[in-house]
Amino acid sequence: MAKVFPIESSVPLQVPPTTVSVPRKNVASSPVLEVAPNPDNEMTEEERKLYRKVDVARIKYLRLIHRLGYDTEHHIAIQVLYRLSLVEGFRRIKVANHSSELESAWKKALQLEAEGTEDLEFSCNVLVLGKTGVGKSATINSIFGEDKSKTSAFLPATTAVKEISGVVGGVKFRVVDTPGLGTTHMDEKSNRKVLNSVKKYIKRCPPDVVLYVDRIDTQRQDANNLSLLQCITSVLGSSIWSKTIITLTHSAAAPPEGPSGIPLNYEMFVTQRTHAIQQSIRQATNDPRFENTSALVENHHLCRRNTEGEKVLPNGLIWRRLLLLLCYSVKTVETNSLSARVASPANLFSLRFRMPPLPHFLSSLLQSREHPRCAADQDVGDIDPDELINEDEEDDYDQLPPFKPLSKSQVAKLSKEQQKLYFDEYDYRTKLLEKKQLKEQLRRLKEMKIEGNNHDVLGDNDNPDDEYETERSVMPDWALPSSFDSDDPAYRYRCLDPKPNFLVRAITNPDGWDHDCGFDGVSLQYSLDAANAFPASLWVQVNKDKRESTIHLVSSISAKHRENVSSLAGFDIQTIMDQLAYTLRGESKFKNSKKNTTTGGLSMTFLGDTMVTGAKFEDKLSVGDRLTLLANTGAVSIRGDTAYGVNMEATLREKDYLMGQDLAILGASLVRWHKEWSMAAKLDSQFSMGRASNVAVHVDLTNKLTGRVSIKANTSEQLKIALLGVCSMTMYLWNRMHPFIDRNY
Ligand SMILES: Nc1nc2c(ncn2[C@@H]2O[C@H](COP(=O)(O)OP(=O)(O)OP(=O)(O)O)[C@@H](O)[C@H]2O)c(=O)[nH]1
Ligand SMILES: [Mg+2]
Repeated sequence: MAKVFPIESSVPLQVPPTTVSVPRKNVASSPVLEVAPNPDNEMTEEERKLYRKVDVARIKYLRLIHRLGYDTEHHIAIQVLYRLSLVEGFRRIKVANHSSELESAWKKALQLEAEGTEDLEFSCNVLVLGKTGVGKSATINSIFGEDKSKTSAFLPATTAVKEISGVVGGVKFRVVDTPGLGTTHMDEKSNRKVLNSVKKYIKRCPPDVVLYVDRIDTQRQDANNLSLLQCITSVLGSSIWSKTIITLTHSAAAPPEGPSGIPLNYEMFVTQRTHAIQQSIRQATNDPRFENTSALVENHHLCRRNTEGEKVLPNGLIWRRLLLLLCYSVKTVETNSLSARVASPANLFSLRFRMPPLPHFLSSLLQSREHPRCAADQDVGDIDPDELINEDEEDDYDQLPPFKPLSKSQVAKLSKEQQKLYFDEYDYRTKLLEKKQLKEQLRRLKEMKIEGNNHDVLGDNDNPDDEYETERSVMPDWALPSSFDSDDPAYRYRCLDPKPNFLVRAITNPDGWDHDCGFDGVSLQYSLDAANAFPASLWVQVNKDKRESTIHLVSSISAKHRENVSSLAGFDIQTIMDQLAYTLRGESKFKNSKKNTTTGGLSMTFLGDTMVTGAKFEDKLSVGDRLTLLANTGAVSIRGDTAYGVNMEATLREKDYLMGQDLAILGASLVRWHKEWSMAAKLDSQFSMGRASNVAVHVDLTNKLTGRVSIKANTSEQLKIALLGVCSMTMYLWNRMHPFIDRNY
């Protein structure tokens, strides 16, 4: 979930640079291939206007951040520039590489600044609100760098709504100072009076930014804030919160003591305080989407200063500059998102698209799905049981001469060559034994199938505890800690009465909140044969942490019509962008021949008040025993906007796949959306090396030249472990020496 200016942004860890560095080559985003040579021809007049507006806004913004001594690498600047590029949508891809676009805008901004073109034509209207005595007027004075508004330590100093204007760093500021608000019941009437006069004023002159000022060191009074915030919302409307910066004065104050008696860490203190106010705003507006950013302020004249005379907080932050940057950023994003097709301004800070991009739905539509099967209809992967059973029986396990496994000390006594021979023989026998067991299982399956057909109805079995059923029930359960701990997920989510078709597992997350084991969810798997003829499966996963909870449910039921046709109906629920998406899907599979299966399917997803429809077609072909080809194509559409996709995948298995696990999958996909093609290719491979090592390689690459390479190797041999260690060290050092390369990942 992306957020603009997340809370953390208010507390940069380092002092912002005082000199400007030229942005690096690969600023902010990955390079994008140039596709259309002259995109301007394809644009409508309206689009062109919008783009021109965004271009102007971007250059202005870059000039402003340059004046403040920041550059495009500042975390807030990155987010604002990203928001601007979202406004333009896909033009970036059409035009060229986004980074060079940004670079040229930056160059242009620097050039304009160097020429001394003073007038930026950028103004900032600020409304300052807050309780009495928290330092509203003092903050305004700090912004202007002079005492423009009266302050008082003992009496309410500001008695009427008052506009104060001036120029700060070439920007015209019009700041509205307001009388302080009260938090008791008796103050309600006077608060409304003040707020009504504010309302009258802002009708004439709407603010670009609202500073909600509070002291950082008055946590205990928070309970009273809620009614005040509700009062502000009811008079001024909840829309003002979308442009509000929580402004915390007295920020040089020492953090209070934590529960353990030791003073809190400063960053922790700021975060806690910010969270508390954010939470009150959410409660007051009844809108959980608000996540206002915060700015730290210290108005005291004795505040530490740097050599340039700027006030510096104990954590090194030059707070006034950051406050100005936040004001410019809020205004830039706010004014440009009004005309944009993306995110409503009410969600300014919590950039949460109500809708993920269409290719997201396309990829889930094109996923190839297995149809749930009746117990007796199961087979093992793509292997044909008949073939395996009828295979030459000569190398059968039973025909081998007797073999006695040696103990560790006996093996140690053998010569190297003998050891190798011994292990080869051992591996060969293990393989044959596994094969034998598998054949037996398949034979049993086949017998059951025949029996089932004879009885006509499946599972009409007098003896549910028959051998097959109990074998299938082997269910992985996680190791129980030796002492009972009700908080341990292994104890909390355990089936006391294990059922063959029911599996519950805790989902662990190493970064989770819940206790030390990092547990944050539970997954449940269930399968059944409805009415003995419609196999169904259900999979649910629920995750919950302090911030959010998600659910993912996939359920399917299938029916077999004739020997070679099977239909599937499915219902899914998934949390997407904080909303629940409901999907209904249906598909039919035709087995044209033993080697070829064709599938056609439709899907409908309901997300909020929109519906995404999709259709797909898939063909799966086995070539020989080892190669499977899968091709599928489909389209999804929402309100006339359509995305098309084609996927192709080849899977190559080793000869005795079920015994060994060597496998290679080569895939390519092509998606067309908004008149653009995007391509991706992937390679997945797993193979064993020697007796004790396994390697899994994953490579994916897109036409935007971004991608990922991952190599996982596990081994139980010490020499190889050492080698792996050396390899990872080398890669780490190589990455350190070539820092730009992994930015695209
Ligand atoms: N130490 C410290 N004192 C501050 C800070 N901000 C304001 N003050 C002091 O707090 C007192 C009140 O500040 P004002 O700016 O008058 O507060 P106000 O919110 O404008 O108050 P009203 O106008 O009455 O609503 C003054 O004595 C300020 O000097 C700060 O950041 N740190
Ligand atoms: Mg005041």
